[in-house]
Amino acid sequence: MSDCIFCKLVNGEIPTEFLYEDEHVVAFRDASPLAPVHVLVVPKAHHRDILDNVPAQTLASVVEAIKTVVDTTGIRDSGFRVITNTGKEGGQSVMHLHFHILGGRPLNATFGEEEL
Ligand code: DGP
Repeated sequence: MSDCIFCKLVNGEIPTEFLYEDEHVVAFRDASPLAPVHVLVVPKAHHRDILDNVPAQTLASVVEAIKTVVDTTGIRDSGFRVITNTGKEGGQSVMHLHFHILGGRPLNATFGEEEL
């Protein structure tokens, strides 16, 4: 999609450092980090959200990206959170499927009022 910011990031139109890349996904740091480690895993193909016909191979790559990112950023053992905000009330602002990986500080275990 020509007007999608994440399409531009994944295809190199907007240069950014990838912490992980394979055939299906990339991972890069969030521009507005909410934790010491805040990385986005983003499929290369444009899917609006998790319910938008995402192939199994892409989801397998998402898991591989998460494993690599939590290892290389050192948050695997301390713990981390993976989130995909979906739709207006789910807090999604970029309409290209992405998974937030958050860690490097204690994360509140409650839902609802929390900023994340
Ligand atoms: P969400 O609200 O779940 O749709 O999250 C979108 C995230 O994307 C938000 O945390 C900020 C991040 N973001 C938006 N534009 C850019 C960008 O141009 N570069 C990077 N690295 N992150 C971005």
